Amino acid sequence: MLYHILYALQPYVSAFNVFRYITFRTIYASLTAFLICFLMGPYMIRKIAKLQVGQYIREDGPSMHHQKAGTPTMGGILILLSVISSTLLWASLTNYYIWTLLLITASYGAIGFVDDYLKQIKKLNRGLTGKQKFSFQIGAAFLAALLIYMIPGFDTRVMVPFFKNISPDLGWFYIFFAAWVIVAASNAVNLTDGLDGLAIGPVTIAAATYMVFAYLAGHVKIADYLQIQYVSGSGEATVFCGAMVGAGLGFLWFNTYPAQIFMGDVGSLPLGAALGGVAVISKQEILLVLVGGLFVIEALSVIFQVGYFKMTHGHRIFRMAPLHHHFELKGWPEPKVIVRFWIIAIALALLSMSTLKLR
Ligand code: 57M
Repeated sequence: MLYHILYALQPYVSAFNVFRYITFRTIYASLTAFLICFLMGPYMIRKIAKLQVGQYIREDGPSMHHQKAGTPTMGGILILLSVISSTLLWASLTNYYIWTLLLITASYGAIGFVDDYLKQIKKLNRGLTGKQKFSFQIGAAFLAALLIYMIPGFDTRVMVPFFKNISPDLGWFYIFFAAWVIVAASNAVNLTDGLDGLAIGPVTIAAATYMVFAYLAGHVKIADYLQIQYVSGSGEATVFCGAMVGAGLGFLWFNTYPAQIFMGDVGSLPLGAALGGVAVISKQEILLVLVGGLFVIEALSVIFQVGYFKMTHGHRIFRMAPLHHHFELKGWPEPKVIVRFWIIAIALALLSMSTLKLR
């Protein structure tokens, strides 16, 4: 919004020329989102505690988690408010990708809110059924993927990291591929959100990485130089990623160990889906496997654990899945698991950036 109001005044106030720059608006989108989270956090924690929206801890979880019972949850509401309001304030509101990302964020936030509401407020332990949740996720992702596919000139080729000459054109099938990226990213982040700050840290790292990718993809000269796909207008997604980074750091202030608040599904589902959405828009879909490699590892640990458990009628690969619980049960203190997983997330983000040159 500020872009439209203040840049229009540029002929009268030359300093407002700065609002045309995506880099400037990304920095202030990030700072705005951080401040909203940082300033509203204590109020949010008090409000949720007063409403007794306390986390229910399942019996079969790691024993050290039982002390977490009652921790205020659904803090993701604050994250969404920060990301959406900061994006509306600093991004160009005539940009199609911005509205698609806001649609993804709001729709997945609504799915997570209903699930949390049923679980935490209505005390219906399971919340939405797996089928209900999955159906809503696929529906929202398919709509977003269709909107992106319908953008005139949107490139349906898929870049393969490290192989610049391999980029298969999926045509209309790209809609299903893009929807799958969004759904998979959402669920992988959801599974990872099982220790204090364990999800929000890597989400912030991944958002910072895609902040760069979106900027490069939207810059015709740099995209040409790097020989990556140029996506006209995708540069605005940089502002959205900046808001995610700021909101992530602001929420981490309160979610860091020992957490004063959990984000809930209302936070984990939209954050993962938004990362999937930015990966699609910046045409770095497959690279999300590397950028979000920690989420992939956590999801695969569950898939292998459940598969092996069923195949062997009760035997386990890990002490418990997802992987973070395995290390907890090995005796690693929670902060050690969290920070080591952050280190892996940072290393994977750096490796993914290197693919821009290793091609
Ligand atoms: C998402 N939710 C956390 C919190 C957070 C198939 C199976 C692997 C599914 C999986 C599952 O239920 N995942 C749901 C993970 C939960 O966190 C809440 O959920 C929101 C995110 N969606 O915002 O509101 C618990 O995680 C802890 N937590 C923190 N700090 C945080 O900042 O300590 C969360 C955020 C919270 C809190 O204890 O209650 C979760 O873990 O459920 N199920 C599991 O992950 C379970 N694993 C399991 O069943 N493994 C079996 C299967 C695979 C065969 C096995 O390995 O044998 C574990 N989770 C729980 N209990 N709660 C273990 C059992």
